This record gives sequence, C-alpha cells and structure tokens, in this order.
Amino acid sequence: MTQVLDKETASHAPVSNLLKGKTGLILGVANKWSIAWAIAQALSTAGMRLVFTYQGERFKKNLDGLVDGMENVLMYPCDVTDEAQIKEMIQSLGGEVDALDCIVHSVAFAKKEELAGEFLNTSKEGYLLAQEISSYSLTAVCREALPLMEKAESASVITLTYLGGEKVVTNYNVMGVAKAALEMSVRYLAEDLGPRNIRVNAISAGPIKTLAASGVSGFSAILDTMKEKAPLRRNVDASDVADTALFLASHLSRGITGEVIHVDAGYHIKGY
Ligand code: 1JT
Repeated sequence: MTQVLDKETASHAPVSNLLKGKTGLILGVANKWSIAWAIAQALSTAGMRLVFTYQGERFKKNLDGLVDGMENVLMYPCDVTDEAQIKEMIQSLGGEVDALDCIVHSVAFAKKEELAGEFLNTSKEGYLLAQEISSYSLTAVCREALPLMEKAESASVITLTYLGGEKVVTNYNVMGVAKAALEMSVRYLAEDLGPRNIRVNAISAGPIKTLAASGVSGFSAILDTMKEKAPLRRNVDASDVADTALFLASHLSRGITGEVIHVDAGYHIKGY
C-alpha cells in the first residue's frame, strides 16, 4: 500500500516533527559560519528546543543576533577548560529543562603557530591545550550532563572531527593528535553510556570555511584538492554536516553508536 502525499507534505512533514519535545545542548557556536550553528538550525527546524553555550562576551553578542526568532532558547557562558563552569551551566540547565536528549560538541582549539610547520616542534603547553579543549572537554561535558541525559528516554551525543585525526594531513599537526584522542573518546564513551541508552558518535567533516579555518594558511588549496579528488567532486558545506547531525540526533540512527561518519563527499576513501 502506497500512501499518496502531496509534494509539500511529503518533503516537510516527516522532518518538521522529528525532534519535537526534545532538548539539545549546543557547544561551539562562534558566528553564523560555525558548523555548530548550521547544526542548531537543522535541529531547531526539526522541532528541538535548543540551549547554547558561549565563551566570552564577544560570542554572546554573536549568539544573541543569531538566535533572534528561535523559540524558548537558553544561553549559558561556558569555558570548557573550567570544570566548575561546566558544572554550573548544567546545574542552571537542570533548573530549566526536564531532560537533555542531545549534546552537540563542536569545540576545538590549537595555537595558530602549531597548525603549520613540523609536528615535531609542538610545545608541551600547546599539545596539552589542544587536548584539553578539543578532546577532554567531550568527556567532561558528558560526565556532568549524565544525570540530565539519563532523565531522557534516550540521548545522542555528537562531536565533530576531521580526517587529520586518522591520517597525516600536512599542517593539521597537534589538532590531528587531539582529534585521534577525541575519536577514541567517542568509542570509550559509547561503551560506558550505551547501557543508559545514550549514543555517542562523531561526524568527520570535510574542510569547511569557518572561523577556525580562517587562520589556516593554504586552506583554499585544501578545498581545491578536495573538490578535485573527492568522489562527489565537490566541497561540503555546513548544511551537509548539519543534516547528518539531524539524523544522529534522531530516532532514525537509534542503532548507531561509537561511530565516526564521514561527511566529506567521499574524500577519505581515496588511496592517492
Ligand atoms: C581548529 C582549527 C580545528 C582549524 C580546524 C579544526 N578542525 C578543522 N580545521 C580546519 C583545518 C585546519 C587545518 C587543516 C585542515 C583543516 C583552527 C584552530 C582551532 C582548532 O590542515 C590541513 C590546519
């Protein structure tokens, strides 16, 4: 039996209520080009109520402008290197929402001088800083948010990674080592949280022009190579990543955990 739907209903109805009644916490919106912002829009369109964290007043202003028009939005300051701030943010959140169904972790940092030249020259301080912000923060946030996620019927944690965490990519250096740790954290967290019906996955995005990428010299060349070599012969944008995040946040991906999904136009399959 085939159900006949008019075009409008067929294309919009299924997604518009997909995440209705759910609440998601988004870490890592810096500005309108942020991957986290594209994900927020996709989740919001599917009916999810969103909570944002920001780091510092500059980014709060950006967020204020962006969320204008979104319903029921909450915003909290949170520097992920400060466990007390994570705890405080979760405690405030617990006073406002019944449960947490989703976390989007889209946070990374490395010193600019360490995303060029030889990995060999990485300082101990720079190494630890990249690990602290880009990798450890996922575990810290999951642990603190666990009581709220356990109140949900199920929950989905999503983080962002890059090919440089599994293969050597020139200049990605210390971030590659941090992403490798992040991807392995996804697997260990998936094992720990699985019995509580909490899934943990990563999206490995192809290169996208964001604030993070803006400081990277030669980024345009990376985009050109990707376009030339990727099976789909194109670059990916934040909306490509956002739609995969929507899938991972939803019941549609209920059987998937501990996975790294590449949203990179197929680039990672190439052997040359
Ligand atoms: C950070 C930065 C994390 C840039 C990032 C990132 N993840 C992906 N990119 C883009 C990128 C960067 C390089 C690259 C390829 C893609 C900037 C600092 C904060 C953390 O090299 C091939 C260097």
